[in-house]
Amino acid sequence: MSNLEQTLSIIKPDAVERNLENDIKAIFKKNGFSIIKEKKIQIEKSEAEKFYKTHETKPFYDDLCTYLSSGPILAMVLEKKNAISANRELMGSTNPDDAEEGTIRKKYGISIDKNSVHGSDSMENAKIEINFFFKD
Ligand code: IDP
Ligand code: MG
Repeated sequence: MSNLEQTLSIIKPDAVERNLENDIKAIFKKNGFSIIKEKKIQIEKSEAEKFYKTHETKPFYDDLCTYLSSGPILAMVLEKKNAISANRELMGSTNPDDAEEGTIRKKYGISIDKNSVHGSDSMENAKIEINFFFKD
């Protein structure tokens, strides 16, 4: 299947802290994603800075990196046909206030910074981000 893709998903600290891991994983499975790999970890701020390097010029970069490294996260490799765009759609808009009904961020997101999930935005970034968390 040529368009079977893998994407990186992260359940962010705000959602792990509220014990939403199983609920969110169930949503992925119900929507046809296979969870190929998963790893629960807490990363250093320096690692978050590397992960979010594309945002380094943004005014929210420092807070974003402090936040991602503030508590445990669940990193996952999700697989599905067109997984990258399918996951972006299922996550919903970056700002939960703008997220569509039925999306993860609409259901669980607290604010634009505590929006519960991350998902890769392109094939290129999916490869880089999967490799970031799952090097072997
Ligand atoms: P995405 O997570 O929907 O791909 P990006 O634009 O890549 O959104 O931003 C990465 C993360 O940075 C967002 O998920 C959000 O947590 C945070 N962020 C984005 N824009 C803002 C902002 O304007 N203020 C505060 N945090 C933001
Ligand atoms: Mg992004």
